Parts: sequence; structure tokens; C-alpha cells
Amino acid sequence: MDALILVDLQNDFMPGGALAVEEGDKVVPIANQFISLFKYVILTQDWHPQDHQSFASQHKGKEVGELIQLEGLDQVLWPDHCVQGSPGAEFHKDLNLQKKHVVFQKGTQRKIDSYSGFFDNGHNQATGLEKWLKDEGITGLIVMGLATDYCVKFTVLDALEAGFKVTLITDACRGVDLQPGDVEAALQEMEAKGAKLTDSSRWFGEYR
Ligand code: VGL
Ligand code: ZN
Repeated sequence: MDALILVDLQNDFMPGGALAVEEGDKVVPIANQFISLFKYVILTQDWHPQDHQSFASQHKGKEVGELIQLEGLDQVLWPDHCVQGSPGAEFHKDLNLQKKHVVFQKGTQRKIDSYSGFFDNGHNQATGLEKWLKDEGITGLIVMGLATDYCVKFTVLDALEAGFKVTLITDACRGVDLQPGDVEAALQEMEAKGAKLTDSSRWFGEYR
């Protein structure tokens, strides 16, 4: 059995949002097509306390995009985004969720970021997603969302490590590309570690 995983399709990652990913909203109509195909639809939700230490605003003299050490891990500093309960943390209003989805939240601990939907960046605490999927007998994951070079990438890598068969729908992903080439490198790394990269046209034809 396969499940669909929609990574961080939240307002703050959409054009106009606090951590806008270019063309992030282009993913939404493709996600809607896939939602109607799957019994199991998982949404990951970046869900930070307002003083989350991945926010540049929490570090005097530091700017967005700078790299710091946080609890011994490399941490890119981001604009304040996806603050718990804020409109920016809500899912895009055009997502047609049909009420069959399950949400897994991440990034809730102040001192550690969590790009993956499975674990925090230190791999210390599980979100419960792996257990949930395995309890349901799910062996394959179809993954898409934002951002290719952060939350999509780390979700896919953890999924592979957990033993799931992973298919990434590349045209339903968009990335940050903080350094030009990051998105391409992320795609290559996911493929090299065993993810199958494919295109939504394989499911839905070329009419778009
Ligand atoms: C993300 C940076 C910070 C993502 C989340 O969804 O890819 N990126 N928080
Ligand atoms: Zn975040």
C-alpha cells in the first residue's frame, strides 16, 4: 500500500509568504490531483514556537541565510516563519483535502530544527510518522512539496532509511536554492540514495 506525503504546503512557503519559495503555489493543483487518487494522505506541517532558534531574529547581529551552530548542529538562519497558530503556518487554502488527511507537525522544539517529517535534525525525536505508516501497512511513499532542498530532501532521505520505497514527483516540488545548484544537488542525492524521480505527467498525461 502506498501513501501520499505532501511536504509543508503552508502559506509562509508560498509567494508572498515569510519564507517564500518561488512558484511554490504551482505545486498545489498537482497535489490536488494526487489527493483524489490516494486513500492515505499525509501532510507535514512546519510548526515553530515564536522564539524558535532557527529564526535569525533570535540571534542578535545575525542575518537570514547565515549559518550558525545550534546545539552542535549546523543551522541556517531563516526569517520568522510557520509560527504556531499564525496564518502563515496554515495550509494553502486551495488544497482540496477531502478530510481524509493526517497531519504530522515538526519543528516544535525551540532549540532544534526539523526539516524531515520523520525526525528532528539531530535524529533524537521521532514525529510518529514512521510508526503510523508502518502500523497502517504502508510500504511505498509518493512525495512532493516544499522545499526540495530542505524539508522534501530530508523527509525523503529519512523515508529511504526507514525502508520505504520512495517516489518523488519532481514537477510538484520547488526549492529555495540558497546557493544556486542546491535543488539539483538535492535531487541527485535523493536519487542516488534510492528515490525514484518521476513527473506527474506519468499519472495524469501531458495536458497541463
Ligand atoms: C523549510 C526551511 C525552514 C522547508 C522549513 O519546508 O523546506 N525550510 N523551515
Ligand atoms: Zn521551518
